[in-house]
Amino acid sequence: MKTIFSGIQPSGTPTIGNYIGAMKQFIDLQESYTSYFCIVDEHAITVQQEPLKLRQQTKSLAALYLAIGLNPKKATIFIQSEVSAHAEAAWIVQCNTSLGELERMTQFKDKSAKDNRVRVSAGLLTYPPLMVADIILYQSDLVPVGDDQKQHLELTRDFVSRFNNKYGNGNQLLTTPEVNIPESGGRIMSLQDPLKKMSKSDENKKSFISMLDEPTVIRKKIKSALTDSSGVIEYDPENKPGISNLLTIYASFTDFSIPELVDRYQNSGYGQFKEDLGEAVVSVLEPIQIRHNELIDSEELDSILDEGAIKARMVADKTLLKMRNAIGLGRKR
Ligand code: AQP
Repeated sequence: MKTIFSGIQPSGTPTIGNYIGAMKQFIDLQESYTSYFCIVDEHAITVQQEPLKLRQQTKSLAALYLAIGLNPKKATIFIQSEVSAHAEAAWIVQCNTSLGELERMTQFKDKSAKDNRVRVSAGLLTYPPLMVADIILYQSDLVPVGDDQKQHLELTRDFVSRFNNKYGNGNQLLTTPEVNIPESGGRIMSLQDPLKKMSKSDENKKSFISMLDEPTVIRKKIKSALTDSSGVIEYDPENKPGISNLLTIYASFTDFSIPELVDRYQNSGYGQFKEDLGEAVVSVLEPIQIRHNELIDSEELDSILDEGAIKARMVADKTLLKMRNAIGLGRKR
């Protein structure tokens, strides 16, 4: 069976962007892959986090993984910082990655541009090698992510090829992963600025729908989403980015395709469309929220995470040892 790995940062509550772009794909994929789903808390600390809030968000994200339908009998669900091989392998990756490669990463350029240079952590620059480590430790064949992670996946593939060539003596020490981006919904846009990606850490809370937003808040945020003045429902991301984004969200939360939705709302205005979209989103998120709330402080959640960490460590440590041996660290084991 082939292997998948993916992770979400507990840098806030996941948005419907994280759900559509990544989490929703996990549910079907766990049926046909050996699956590792991680809460990447070490990635989250590349920007400042409050310790108590970070810990709470980490547990909440784990509860959300289960609430959307991930099955711990099929998938390994664990917290990144509880498997120390990630940080150790990331160091090896950093030492085999050039500064130039990291400085070219658009996510680094975007996130570092938002802050004063003295406050930008070195970890923000070396975030991609940690992500490379996450992926290679499980010898992952496929990585389901949103569109914004494409460049980091390219970096991973380049690293694997370089590492295998340099240290493999003809063997494929590490597996080259493929990226899996959904055909539609790989980049959900902000509700307030549809030219910008929806992000869980956006300061403007009206720009995203969090997976734990109350139904009234969800309906309100959709109602106030920025569209245009034409009132015509068409899918045209270039000229009508706001309504096109809402169409993508609608199609992702229902069984309707975008053309079916365009047809269905041909004679309606944005008001009716937004009202129905609000109901569609609420009807998916409400049961997830109920299950999340049952799990968040449960022993069940802790024991799933304990077991996940044990299973993940066994696989990750094996790959790490292979890497250490290949590059000559320590004594050969
Ligand atoms: N807007 C989006 N549309 C589709 N997919 C998205 N993803 C993120 N935003 C969108 C995908 O969600 C997964 C988890 O992302 P992450 O938490 O690792 O970090 P991120 O990509 O930086 O996501 P955010 O929401 O923008 O977080 P912050 O605000 O903390 O930086 C990834 O697969 C990502 O592609």
